[in-house]
Amino acid sequence: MKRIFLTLFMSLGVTAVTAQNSGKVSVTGAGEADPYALEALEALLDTIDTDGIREVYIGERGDGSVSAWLGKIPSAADGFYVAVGDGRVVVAGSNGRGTLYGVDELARVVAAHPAGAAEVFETADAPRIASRGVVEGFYGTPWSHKARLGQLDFYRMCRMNTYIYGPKDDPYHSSPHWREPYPEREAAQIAELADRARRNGVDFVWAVHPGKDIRWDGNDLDSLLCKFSQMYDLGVRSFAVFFDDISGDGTDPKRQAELLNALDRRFVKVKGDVAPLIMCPTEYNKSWSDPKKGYLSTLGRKLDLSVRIMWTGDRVVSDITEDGLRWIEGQIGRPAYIWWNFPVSDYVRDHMLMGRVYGLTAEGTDMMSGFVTNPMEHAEASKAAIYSVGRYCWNPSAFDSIQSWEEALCLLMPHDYKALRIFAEHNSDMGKTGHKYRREESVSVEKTAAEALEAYSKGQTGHNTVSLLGRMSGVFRDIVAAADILLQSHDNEALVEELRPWLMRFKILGQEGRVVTDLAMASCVVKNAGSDADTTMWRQDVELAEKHVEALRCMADEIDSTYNRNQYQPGIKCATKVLQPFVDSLSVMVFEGE
Ligand code: 14T
Repeated sequence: MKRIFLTLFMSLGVTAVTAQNSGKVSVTGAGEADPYALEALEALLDTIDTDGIREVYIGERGDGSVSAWLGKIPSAADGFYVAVGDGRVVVAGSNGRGTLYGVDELARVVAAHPAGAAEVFETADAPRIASRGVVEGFYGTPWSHKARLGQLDFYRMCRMNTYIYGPKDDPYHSSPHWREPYPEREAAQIAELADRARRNGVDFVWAVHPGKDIRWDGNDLDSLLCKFSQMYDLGVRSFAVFFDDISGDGTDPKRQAELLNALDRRFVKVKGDVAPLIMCPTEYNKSWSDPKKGYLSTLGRKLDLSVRIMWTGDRVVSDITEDGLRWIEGQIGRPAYIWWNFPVSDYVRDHMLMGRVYGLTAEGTDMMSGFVTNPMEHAEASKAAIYSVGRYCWNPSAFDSIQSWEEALCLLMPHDYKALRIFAEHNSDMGKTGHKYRREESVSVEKTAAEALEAYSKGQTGHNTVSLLGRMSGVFRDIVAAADILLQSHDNEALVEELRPWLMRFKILGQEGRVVTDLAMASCVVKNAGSDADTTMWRQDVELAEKHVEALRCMADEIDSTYNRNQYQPGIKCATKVLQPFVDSLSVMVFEGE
């Protein structure tokens, strides 16, 4: 049992005073506070020793229960004030979700302190970006129902409040069936997702992608109103309309704006409990927009100001910069709602993108109405980036890219975190693509790899070369270890299943790297003509090694042609930026060079 020992917070310092009161805890505000926050609080009180607590106050700004602490509650939505001390616990949110986050924060602090640790604390916090979350907006196999439920629980922990449902390959989201209601089974699942989202303080946003074959007649508006109503009946209270990746009639900004305004007038305003609409424009990034043609400015002028407009940045896949935010705000007359195309991998499906989140401006958050990340079709692996985006959105100026990456990997695999870190560090770049977006990869070995190759290619066989090669050999040894550990890990079964083919491929890269670097090292030692004993020890059967490498390459090809059979970028690629090229170059030199 965790125990909250209470201390008095004195101006001269913190003095621990164990509370004596062991009466029953009275909860003030139970009738007014957010029901899910209250539920979480009751669950917490059930698991801790409440001896030292006499009273608990919970509620939102405006509730009588927390009026004494009004000045302490942050003004921004989703903010909270939490205090423990003097026999009293206070959880006060700027809104219901803030209260929920406050209870979660209290639970975290309690869990972090071993029983008996003196504890008094007071904290207030609030997010900088109003809408924070994920857009399931990729092409490829949509997430499973089970994965989505798990995501929604995860978002609450990340203090993300938005999940936009828009998988391109759901035929009832896009063409051909966007006009039709979901079949019974899918409808039931959506109802369950909307409910799970609500319990987690997440807005479930249902998006429709009608632009491929929309006819701009009254019938299509009616179809949409009807579909929205059906989704409303399933519990959905937020909606989006996407006009990305279409051509032809659907791209007309005037008609798009008129449709959104009609949906706003005839649905959002009528229902009263539906969130402001979100739309994704056809020109959703700067490189595709032509200000002279006025697509964006037309939208900006015509669209009701309550409608939020999505934007991916200067390109389809790009960093988010202050200048870029200023530019788009100038076009659309409102802050942009950022759709960040990372770690989505639908354009490099043979890659796993597990690297850190960076390239997002720390300033200019008032120029964003929201920020959502578009993930990979691998739900569990995407959590690495999703967690960091959550941290970024909460407080961009305090965001620590490396720290949050490590925290995320730790959360994903508490025991085998080290092995996961090795995999992630070498599987983060997407390689050369039309999007021209690159991510760092293998940074900790980049320099050593380049120097080893250079020294060896120049025929230098001295101590320095051997030491560089020795370091690379160690890197490959650790890769084999990491791959084996992860393949056998029970730390996160869902993650291991998603990564499995990449782990198998990664292990072979490690083995190949080991053979090749060891051979290169041996050839240095032998050439240096050390003592006979040395030479004997280091001499290797080159022929055998060459056959081994050939065998490993066959195994790699087998993996590449067996798994991830999609029609776009089928197969499995690993460590393509530094390590695979290193092995390829070195093996050419070792086997053919001299
Ligand atoms: F709506 C957008 F903001 C957006 O990004 N749309 C798609 C998205 O569904 C996809 O996941 C993402 C990454 O591939 O890019 C957009 O899709 C594209 C982008 C292209 F440049 C599809 C084809 C392209 F040529």
